Amino acid sequence: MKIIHTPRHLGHSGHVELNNGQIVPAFEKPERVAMILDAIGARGLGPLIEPTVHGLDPLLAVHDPAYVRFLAQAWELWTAEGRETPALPSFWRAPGMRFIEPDAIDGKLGHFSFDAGCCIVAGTWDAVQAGADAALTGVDLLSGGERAAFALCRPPGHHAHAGTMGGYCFINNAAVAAQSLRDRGAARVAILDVDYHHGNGTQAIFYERGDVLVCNIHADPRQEFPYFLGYADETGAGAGEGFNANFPLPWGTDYEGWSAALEAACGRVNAFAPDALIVSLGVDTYKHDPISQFRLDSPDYLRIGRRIAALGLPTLFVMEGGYAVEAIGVNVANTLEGFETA
Ligand code: SP5
Ligand code: ZN
Repeated sequence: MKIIHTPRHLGHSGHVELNNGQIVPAFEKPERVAMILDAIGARGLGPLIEPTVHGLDPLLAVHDPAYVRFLAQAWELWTAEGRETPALPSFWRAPGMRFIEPDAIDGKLGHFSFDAGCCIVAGTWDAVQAGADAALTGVDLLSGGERAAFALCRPPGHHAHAGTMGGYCFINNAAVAAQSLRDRGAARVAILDVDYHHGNGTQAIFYERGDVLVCNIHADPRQEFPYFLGYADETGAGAGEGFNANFPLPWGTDYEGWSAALEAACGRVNAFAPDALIVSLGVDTYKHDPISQFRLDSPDYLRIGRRIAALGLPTLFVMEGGYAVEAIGVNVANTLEGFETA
């Protein structure tokens, strides 16, 4: 399957995050992509292709204009105050405070974020746009009749809401791709999110819509980030009632427990009979992931790929999380190989 990649992701580097009460280099780092490319090459997967530029309109189809404007201007506004350090949000509102976009960049950073996981540096916005273009190029391939494609997006996207960044995510690449498929004539699109963390942004974007089914398999928000969304009783609202499915699982879940949830999620996808499937592919479910608590092992990803292939749908894989750099390549390549050899 074609793999869509550009070195422009390298602009998003040198950023930091808060972990265990300290500012540390972000776990979401450029080496992740290098390791995935190595494994894909060694496995003979591919070919690699460059994304084509799709502009801002497909991003604005799921994101708020003020938020996209903020992302485009943030680094310029931050550095205009004489700073060259990474821009990291650290002020947020509580319920009862005003929802007004401040003029000051430090206020904007809090207004448009829900954690300190989204650090902005000089090349962040270019990398983010390139990642969205990779997902949209994947949509082009599916629309052109390809059975599958892999958009090697970095930074990831599934935590980003219509107007909010968080969890390393700025633009929700999977949501942008799903909306683009709809706009190109797909009647129904399913999103299967297998990242360790709940895809809160993707859920929120489509929560009141019946044309995009969102299924999430993830660590229980009672125990794990993003903490404030991802419970099993979140089933959609309004026209979207019945079109959101969450499968929260406890810390320590191994492939046996995880694959039971996958089976249930695949049942939901089948029943929905979509025209296309988007897989939010995070491999932070891996047993040695440094920030996660599931116990999947590398061979398990071959089985995941095979099970997804058995859905028999045009499928776009979109890269999300996975922070065990030494194994991320093998785990992603196993998923894609499992899919292709099913
Ligand atoms: C795309 C994606 O996978 N984003 C994940 C963002 C997770 N950020 C918060 C992680 C909190 C981990 N807490 C670790 C505690 C270690 N003792
Ligand atoms: Zn994750």
